[in-house]
Amino acid sequence: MKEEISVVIPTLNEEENLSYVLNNIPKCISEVIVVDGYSKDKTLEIAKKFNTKILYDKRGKGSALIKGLNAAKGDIVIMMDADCSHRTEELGLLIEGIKAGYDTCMGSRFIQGGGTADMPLLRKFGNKFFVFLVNLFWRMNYSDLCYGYRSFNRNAIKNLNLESKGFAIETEISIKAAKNKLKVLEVPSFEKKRKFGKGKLRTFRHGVEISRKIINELFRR
Ligand SMILES: Nc1nc2c(ncn2[C@@H]2O[C@H](COP(=O)(O)OP(=O)(O)OP(=O)(O)O)[C@@H](O)[C@H]2O)c(=O)[nH]1
Ligand SMILES: [Mg+2]
Repeated sequence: MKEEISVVIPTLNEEENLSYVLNNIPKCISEVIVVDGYSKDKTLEIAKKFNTKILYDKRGKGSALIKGLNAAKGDIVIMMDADCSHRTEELGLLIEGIKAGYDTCMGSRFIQGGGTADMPLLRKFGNKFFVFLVNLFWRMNYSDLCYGYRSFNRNAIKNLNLESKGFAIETEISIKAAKNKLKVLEVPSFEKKRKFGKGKLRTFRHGVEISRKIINELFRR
């Protein structure tokens, strides 16, 4: 049986980047869903030009991703950014991981073969600290956490009951994958610098958001 594959891309003012990403999506992808946070630039025009399915969400990156992941029709569902940080050449790794029987496949910048050109030192420390906490509390062996290049077996998504509206979404996925005993595979990924524009991640604000998510999940069943 040939699996259908969906790619979900959250966008907020990515007019300069999006066409590069969409141009490089391989033919084997059956559905591309752009979930836009009401961009004020030409992001939507570009998304329409490429015939993507367009959804709207004004509550944040996490909320947009949840909407896209739930709407995706593919057997395999991939989430990726619109800022050209994620290499489309690596899609095959994320796809094959699910085909091999894993529920979710997570790109990691910190295993052999991975790397990053888009992460200041402070964020590296923050990420390492959060990885340490999640591994300690949920007995996992993650090497990365706050990274949004991931794939799922669609059936595994429903059980996660995701709810993060903002930048804690990846942390929530990793914790809930552990809680639900999903079969998780990490694959190496190299994060490139965003091609144009400014990132929306704010180190301190979103660091606090991620800390709160970890604490909340710790005190939940
Ligand atoms: N729909 C929607 N998408 C968003 C929102 N914030 C960010 N995004 C998108 O989510 C993806 C990741 O956002 P970035 O701003 O690149 O965040 P990041 O990669 O963690 O941070 P940088 O390293 O600074 O780029 C991009 O495709 C953004 O356009 C939002 O509020 N709503
Ligand atoms: Mg980025």
